[in-house]
Amino acid sequence: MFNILYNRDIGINLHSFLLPEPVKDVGEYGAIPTTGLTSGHQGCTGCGMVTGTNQALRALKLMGKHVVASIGTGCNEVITTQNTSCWGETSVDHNNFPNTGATLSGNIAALKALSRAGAVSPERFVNLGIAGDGGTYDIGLQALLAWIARGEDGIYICLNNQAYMNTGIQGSGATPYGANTSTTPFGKVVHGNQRSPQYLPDLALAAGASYVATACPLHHRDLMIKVQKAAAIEGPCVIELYSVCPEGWKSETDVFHEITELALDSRFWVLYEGERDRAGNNVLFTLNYLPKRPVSALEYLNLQERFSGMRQLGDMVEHAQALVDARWSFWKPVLEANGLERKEVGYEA
Ligand SMILES: Cc1ncc(C[n+]2csc(CCOP(=O)(O)OP(=O)(O)O)c2C)c(N)n1
Ligand code: SF4
Ligand SMILES: [Mg+2]
Repeated sequence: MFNILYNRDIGINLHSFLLPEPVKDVGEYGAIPTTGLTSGHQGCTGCGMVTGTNQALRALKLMGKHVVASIGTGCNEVITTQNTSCWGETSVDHNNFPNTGATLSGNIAALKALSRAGAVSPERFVNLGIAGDGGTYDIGLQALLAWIARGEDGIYICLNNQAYMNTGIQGSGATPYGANTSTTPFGKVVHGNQRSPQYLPDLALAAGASYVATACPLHHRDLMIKVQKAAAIEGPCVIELYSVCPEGWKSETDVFHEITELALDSRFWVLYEGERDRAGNNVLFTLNYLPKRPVSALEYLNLQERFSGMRQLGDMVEHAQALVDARWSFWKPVLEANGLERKEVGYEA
């Protein structure tokens, strides 16, 4: 489908071969009082997606872009629009659950028409779609893949909290193996979610995305740089944000930081980017974070009670570890090129 190329350098990456200049490090903007979301949201204490959305929006505003945002139904939409709008001067449309990809196209068409009429300059705008994993992996997938196939300019952000949280924790295509949700309950015969999760960057690249990336609010600089790259790169760009959800994950509300670190160090969540070179039919992959210490699957599962059942079953924990290891093996050429050897879990120089 495409040739895989690897960036030898591991880490946060300001450069893209698709852009003439590196993007500006967010620290270089200085202490500009630019907020992303405004105050008044109704998210639960410890909710990751509020922070992620705030950082993404702030990154775009720092670039001087006016954001036109299409928000898919889900927690993010509900908690930022019900009492008061937290979107400030951002132009917002709340679309239906399945169609964030389609409304992205509608907004692009409107911007084109306004630009032809001389009412706006298109380079000042960024077209943003933002939806949950249910609205992305499941009911919104057709609209998203069709938007990617049309090759239009814009950014699609998936706030991945790994289930349909706003309607009572139903399992989605992004739900981890073994997780207890209301549609994949942990019982005596069937032990939680029996499927392995799908991966949005894989789906988006297969459909033809120009740029894909994964990010997390804990590494806000990396997240904001990726959003700024996506705004500058031509064509459809897709970013997925790890979104801690204490309500659905049955975790304490004050371990946002610890859970994310464990996710990264256990490699349950891998920070990376893929950039498409259409002429050469290549995708260049960059690994942005190397685990600091070896963390087993079991250690990651420990802080979240949605995994309390599977933690008691050794074969399920082993299977979860095998899924993580299999996905991580994709990065073998980069690790070898950097002289990093595989230990039992994690990698060390
Ligand atoms: C067509 C349609 N079906 C069902 C719903 C009900 N609904 C609203 S939000 C939601 C779940 C959203 O899940 P996700 O996209 O993962 O976002 P989260 O709430 O987890 O952030 C559902 C099923 C709807 N609004 N429209
Ligand atoms: S249910 Fe989860 S995603 Fe929704 S507001 Fe609460 S913590 Fe955030
Ligand atoms: Mg969700």
